[in-house]
Amino acid sequence: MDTNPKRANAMDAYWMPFTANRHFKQNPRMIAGAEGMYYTTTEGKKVLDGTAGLWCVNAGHAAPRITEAVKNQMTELDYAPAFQMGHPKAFELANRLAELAPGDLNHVFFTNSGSESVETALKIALAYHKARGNASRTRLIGREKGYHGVNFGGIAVGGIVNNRRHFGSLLTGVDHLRHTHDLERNAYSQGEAEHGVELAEDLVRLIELHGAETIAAVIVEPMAGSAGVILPPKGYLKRLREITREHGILLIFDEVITAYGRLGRAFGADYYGVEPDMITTAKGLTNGVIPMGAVMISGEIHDAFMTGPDHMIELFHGYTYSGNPVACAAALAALDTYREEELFERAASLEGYWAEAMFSLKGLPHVKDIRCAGLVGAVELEPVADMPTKRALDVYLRAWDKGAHLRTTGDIIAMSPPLIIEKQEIDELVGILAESLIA
Ligand code: PXG
Repeated sequence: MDTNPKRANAMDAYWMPFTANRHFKQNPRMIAGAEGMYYTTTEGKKVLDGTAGLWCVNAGHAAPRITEAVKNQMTELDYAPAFQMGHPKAFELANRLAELAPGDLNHVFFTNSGSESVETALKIALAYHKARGNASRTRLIGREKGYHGVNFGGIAVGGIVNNRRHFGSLLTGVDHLRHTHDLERNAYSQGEAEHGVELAEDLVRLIELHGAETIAAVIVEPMAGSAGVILPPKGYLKRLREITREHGILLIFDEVITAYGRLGRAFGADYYGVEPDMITTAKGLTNGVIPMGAVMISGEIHDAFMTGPDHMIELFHGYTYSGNPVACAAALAALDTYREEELFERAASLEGYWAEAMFSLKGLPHVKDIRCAGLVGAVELEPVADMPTKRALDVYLRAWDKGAHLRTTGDIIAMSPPLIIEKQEIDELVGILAESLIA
């Protein structure tokens, strides 16, 4: 490893995110280019992208309309102040998203990432109750194994232990539902998990413990991605919706992974047929090319803020880059691409083929569960004794050598290819995974 920081290609200066830095820098995997379904490494090797980047490049790499829109926007309007100032594309994008979002989620707040979308939704939930005179509703409820980004609100409501345990006492007034991962009862479920609807009653337990009048919101991923593709039990999300509605608690779906076609519908809310009060998104919004997030908010929540004198700011929240013009141009072009290439429908039509390919891995060494939804698939492996994560990491590295990029989380392999994937590329991807599981 070259550690001299004075040399441009030295590797020491860059402290890489969520990376085993020392291991990576001894065996770097460097990407030089990407197009469609494939990366090209700095050594000129082609690698099939089995994960749409980090679950974000839904239209495939270098989608021409998006590239063009970004180039044009850079010369037309590079930046406009986000506060007390507007530009047409931000309004156009908000309208497009409001149209796409389910039910009356008709208002959009722009952020720059999934983590910021989560912080925004949690803050809006608290401020909404305060605006309505329910200032005692300050408690936030997440779920074990939930991933809601890496900022303080998100790790407080999140339930991935390593993302929390190193960072002090986080937010106060947070509690967690039990997770729904249950291999004993649900291994190899197809579609939603068969068992576990009763876990939604955990919310009733927390309401009885804390009092509904102290709870502002519940935030869950409709399908938990980062924890290793944990499918909601049948009827679970509907029951959470009923309980939250009954008790005046807001329901937030964190759809940073599931929005924009990943499950074959615009949103996970559509896929599972449950309508929350807010939806947090990012990733596929711009196809990953420019950082951007968006929170979809119900008319009822929005309108609760629109009181008081007109000249007063209604919500004391926002980012320098909220609705950045180049990000808006990228997002509009991404939405055009999704629509014109019918990528959400495409994902839906491939769901069965994808699941069949994934389930063909049943019976291979160390495989103990397979889970699929839309164009997401995961294989859970038996860990190596006393060496958690090693089994999946070894499979991942073998697959990389064979020309496919996968993701691992714990001893789970997760895949989420771009929605442009062809059937023979599904065969190639799952074939490489099969070979990598065997040796
Ligand atoms: N919420 C959810 C549900 C997410 O999946 C975030 C929030 C945070 O988004 P940002 O844009 O701040 O990273 C995420 C991000 C993986 C993986 O492979 C998942 C994410 C990010 C990187 C890797 O599991 N999810």
